[in-house]
Amino acid sequence: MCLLRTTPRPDLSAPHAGLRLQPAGRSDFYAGPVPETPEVPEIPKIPKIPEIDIGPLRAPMAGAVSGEAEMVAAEIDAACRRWGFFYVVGHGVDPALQERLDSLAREFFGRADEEKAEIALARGGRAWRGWFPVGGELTGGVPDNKEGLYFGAELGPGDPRVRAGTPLHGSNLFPRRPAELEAAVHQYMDAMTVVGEILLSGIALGLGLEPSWFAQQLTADPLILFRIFRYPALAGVDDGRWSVGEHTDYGLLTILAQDRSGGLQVRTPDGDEGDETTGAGSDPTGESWVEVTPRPGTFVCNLGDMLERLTGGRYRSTRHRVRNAGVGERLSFPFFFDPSWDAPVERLPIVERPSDDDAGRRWDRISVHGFEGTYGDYILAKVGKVFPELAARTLKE
Ligand SMILES: O=C(O)CCC(=O)C(=O)O
Repeated sequence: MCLLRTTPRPDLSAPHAGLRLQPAGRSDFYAGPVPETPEVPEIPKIPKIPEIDIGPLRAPMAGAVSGEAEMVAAEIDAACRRWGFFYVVGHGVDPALQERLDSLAREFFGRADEEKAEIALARGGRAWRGWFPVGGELTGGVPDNKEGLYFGAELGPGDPRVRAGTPLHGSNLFPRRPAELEAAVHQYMDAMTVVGEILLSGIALGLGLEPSWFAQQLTADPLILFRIFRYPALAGVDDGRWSVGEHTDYGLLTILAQDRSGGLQVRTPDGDEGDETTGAGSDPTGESWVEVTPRPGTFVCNLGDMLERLTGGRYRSTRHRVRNAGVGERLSFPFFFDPSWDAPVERLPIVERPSDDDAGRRWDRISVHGFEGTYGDYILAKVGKVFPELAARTLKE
């Protein structure tokens, strides 16, 4: 049964087709205490962000695509059009690994700043790996109320991209204590890379492409970035501060694990299809902020700018922000699965309508559709703004 291929499939062997090949390259995840949440500004609690079981996409798809996989792809397509956000279940990631990572991360963040600074981001050089203190990272020019650890694919000094000084590529910095964090981060990144590949196969199918389309054309050598964030409580007082200000993510997919504190909010279209968002928290733009409530055993997947760019706006890179209004700390684990550094990102040939000019509604007022270049160009221009001083010191040629 083919539910989805209403758009003509591009001939991916033709030279003009699609993106060019790049030249190079929980069941219970709730380890921490459950904070009580005092009075916070009203955000509608909407339980309808889709939850998608990607189990059927995990079966090998070398031959025929199963009807079940096609149906999952249709669900993903609908979620990407409407929300740009969805919960993922059936992902196959071991809950014990997640719990281990969570408790090791809490142990690390509990150490004194002087000790954490032994692996300060500045020591990671152009690779941008290591720890930054609360307030160290900016969103939209404003310091976030969070501290964090930056990791990425582990590349030794002999790797050609490291030798060439390619930004965001290199070795990770791991703390002396807890020493077990290193192995847990490596195992987690491996497991999440598989989840990213599975999700992209479903997204490809939903777009009417071969399941291997992204792997062949855009993510043969994906840019893998992984972060662990700790958000101190904002203690329930609405003083206008955000744990992370409004933004979109840069690449293809963010696959996020979060503890049970809550606080992630997503900007949603209001009232379309006359359903659950109608009237709740809407504003003159016709949109609403809704809470992405933590759900045991799930990841939250959201789309980045490159999927909006590829699909001419059929899929949205959804604005989101975080406010830890509880009385306890919040931990989150965003894993970013992005195009290869050298891959030019262009609109897919299957997109028939002109791309939207999205600059007016974007948090940064810069249209993704106007972007021409490689993914490396795109992300470099963005990350330079979140750590401006570090960028000035480490990313200058
Ligand atoms: O901590 C979260 O829930 C979201 C983090 C986030 O927005 C990001 O890393 O882009």
